[in-house]
Amino acid sequence: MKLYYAPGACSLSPHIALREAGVPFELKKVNNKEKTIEGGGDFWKVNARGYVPVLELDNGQVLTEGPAIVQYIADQKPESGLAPKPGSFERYRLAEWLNFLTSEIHKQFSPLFKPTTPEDYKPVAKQNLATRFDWLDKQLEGKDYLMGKSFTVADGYLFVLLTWTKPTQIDLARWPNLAAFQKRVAARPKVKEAMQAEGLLPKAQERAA
Ligand SMILES: N[C@@H](CCC(=O)N[C@@H](CS)C(=O)NCC(=O)O)C(=O)O
Repeated sequence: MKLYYAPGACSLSPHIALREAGVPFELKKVNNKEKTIEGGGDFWKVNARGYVPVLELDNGQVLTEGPAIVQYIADQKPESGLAPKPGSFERYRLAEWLNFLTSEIHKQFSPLFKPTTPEDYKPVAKQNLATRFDWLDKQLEGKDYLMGKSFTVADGYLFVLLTWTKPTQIDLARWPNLAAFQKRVAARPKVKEAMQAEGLLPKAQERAA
């Protein structure tokens, strides 16, 4: 499998899922501004919508849309527990979380990153996010992860979205359960590996300096 990604973008969510599942994959880095692929290639030809993530399967099939991709990855290794069994009620809970994250959180962040967004819309988007974070923080009260004790692909997705609070200057300290969740997920070895591979963590030498 090949994962087309841009460092720190929402493609980090399937990247984490691939590592947590322990399935072999190759990373293809996309320049999201130029729509080019590292090593050569036109990203528009991979995804005509021009966005990551894209998962290219060994049989040539191409899967897009983060929530679909992470479920596909989880189902390659059911024993990983990254998603409840297909058909179970819990699986619909996972779908509920993924849909909430994509429509209510992810897409509220998007205008904050777009250079064309009018400055006076940004506080509106931030307020929308704050309202959702107020609710989300309560959901995480007394829980390690969104679905309870075990980490699922929804947690990887939420973690990535929370990393975006830094560049958008949203102070997570206001939501202690979200802040604790972010730390908990950041400490997972496979999450660290994914972040390291995307160049999002300082290298060992720089850390020591
Ligand atoms: N609906 C898509 C949205 C993906 C998306 O927003 N990708 C962003 C990065 S987080 C992107 O590549 N944007 C570049 C662009 O739209 O030009 C999904 O859920 O996978």
